[in-house]
Amino acid sequence: MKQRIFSGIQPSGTLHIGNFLGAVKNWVALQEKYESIFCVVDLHAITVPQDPEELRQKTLELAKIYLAAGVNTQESTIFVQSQVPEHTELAWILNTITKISELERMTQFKDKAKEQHQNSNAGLFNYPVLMAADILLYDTNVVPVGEDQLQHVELARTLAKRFNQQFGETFVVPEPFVVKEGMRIMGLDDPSKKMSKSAASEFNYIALTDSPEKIREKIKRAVTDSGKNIRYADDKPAIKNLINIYSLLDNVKPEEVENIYKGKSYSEFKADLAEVIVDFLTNFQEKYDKIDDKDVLNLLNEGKEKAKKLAEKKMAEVREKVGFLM
Ligand code: ATP
Ligand code: LTN
Repeated sequence: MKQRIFSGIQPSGTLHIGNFLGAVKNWVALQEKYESIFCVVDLHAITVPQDPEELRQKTLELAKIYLAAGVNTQESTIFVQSQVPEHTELAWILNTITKISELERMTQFKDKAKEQHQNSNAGLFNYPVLMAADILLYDTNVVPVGEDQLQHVELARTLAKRFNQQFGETFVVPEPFVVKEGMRIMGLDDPSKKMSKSAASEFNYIALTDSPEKIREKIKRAVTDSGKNIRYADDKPAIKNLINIYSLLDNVKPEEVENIYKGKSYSEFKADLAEVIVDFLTNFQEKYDKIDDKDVLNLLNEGKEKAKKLAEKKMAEVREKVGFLM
């Protein structure tokens, strides 16, 4: 029996190469070895205000991105979170065994609440519980995510163990999976913070939809470190980040990139890096443009049915254990 992986991305903002390298690329690499379920987490997206029409559009676009990135729906399941209501039902139940102090400790909540200034909403606070429900509903063994999500996966583990202890063996305790170099792609304009779709400036990230001209411009403007050498070192965070991007997109080791550019200038390296990204994204965008919306809707429908079957079975077990009338 193959082990199962589950992961998801929110259909909000513009997807960037950080999301791709930190998440989707690993999914594609793992999908042969694991039985895979990839979710478009629209319920998570509404923890910040969304325009309804735009949310619907982004949900479809994100599913297309999964496909263009190489998710193989012969083997893997893709579906939309809100179409399987068991996610919210389990989230409610898990809320009742989650401590407020556990949620107060979550870095992402603290950061996002700060951005929203006064009175952030309760959904943002409970966000990690819904994520735990996503994971636990499917007896997930492994959760491939970027480093920023490790704290949330840790909560899912805690809740699985706590529920099992209180109500008897029910949930698989999931393991997180992160790839070292991909785990944190940093902002091009500020290598001390992660590349982020909610960044103030578009020069922070390369969007998956950026044109070749835009990519070249953004890489040209990316900040570099003091010194002249292309060195892969912790005291050169800007260059290290650019080498990581090159290395992950071109499938060469960071040390090899360092070797190739020994004695060369930042501008030579940057010019080549821009072309590596352009090649990669041109190819990606061609695949994306060929995908028909109708086909995606069909695949999402099939995915929904598959996910529902698993989720309904697990929830029947949960309801029984918690003591609801059957
Ligand atoms: P925001 O940047 O607005 O906080 P986000 O880019 O983190 O949002 P999510 O939908 O929360 O978007 O994340 C999708 C996936 O991409 C997650 O697995 C996350 O860990 C990963 N990810 C996001 N940003 C990066 C990054 N800079 N480097 C590596 N992985 C990332
Ligand atoms: N919170 C995650 C998205 C997410 C997720 C999940 C990831 C929601 N549910 C379940 C893995 C497993 C994020 O990337 N921001």
